[in-house]
Amino acid sequence: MKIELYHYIHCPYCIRVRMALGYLNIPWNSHVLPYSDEATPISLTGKKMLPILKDGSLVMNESLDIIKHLDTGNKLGNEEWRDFEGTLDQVAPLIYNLAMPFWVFSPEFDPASQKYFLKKKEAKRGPFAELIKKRPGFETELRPLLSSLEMRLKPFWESSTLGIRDIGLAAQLWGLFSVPEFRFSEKLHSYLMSVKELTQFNYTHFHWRQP
Ligand SMILES: N[C@@H](CCC(=O)N[C@@H](CS)C(=O)NCC(=O)O)C(=O)O
Repeated sequence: MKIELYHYIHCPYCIRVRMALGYLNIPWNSHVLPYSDEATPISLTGKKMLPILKDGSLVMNESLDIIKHLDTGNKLGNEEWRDFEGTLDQVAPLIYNLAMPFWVFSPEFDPASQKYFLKKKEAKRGPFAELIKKRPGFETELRPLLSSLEMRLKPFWESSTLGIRDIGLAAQLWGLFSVPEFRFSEKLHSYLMSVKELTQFNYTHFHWRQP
């Protein structure tokens, strides 16, 4: 039976799972949910949180648990994650502040989902119009953090081969591709392109299907 993945296009946790599925060459069916759809995720797992994986009768939340379940041969070195969430947490809020105002107007969001996302995220981060105004400051803060992450790439995270931490990092950094004129350093850009190739990842694939 084919794996079913319920996901949002922009969501870094969902991107982790898409990248892992591609890296592991596992065929899967895509269900991109509108952000305002509460009923579908709640009927599957009891909470409105994606990604959700359905594998036969097994239904799972939590990107890392999902990847461990899929990676039966531990090709991604899943135990190496350890406290990597802490490393990502240094850059994640800045990436969200920069990317969210653009994600919400991407083709993924229908009007109801835009309204839902804006209400939820503006309550936490403040008006998106303000985030846009503060963009130069967020970028200035982000640059040295990206440089320090970059120093750990050899060419993958502390390794010559791709692992679970690369999936986490690339999925988080991917959000910056939605920010107009944002430029990665040459090293980070080529790192992201290598991860993209190895994981057969195509961010916009589900945006551009013909109706
Ligand atoms: N720890 C979870 C986090 C997943 C998560 O936070 N998903 C967000 C999207 S990025 C979500 O579903 N949010 C729904 C909402 O806030 O309405 C994982 O690793 O899968």
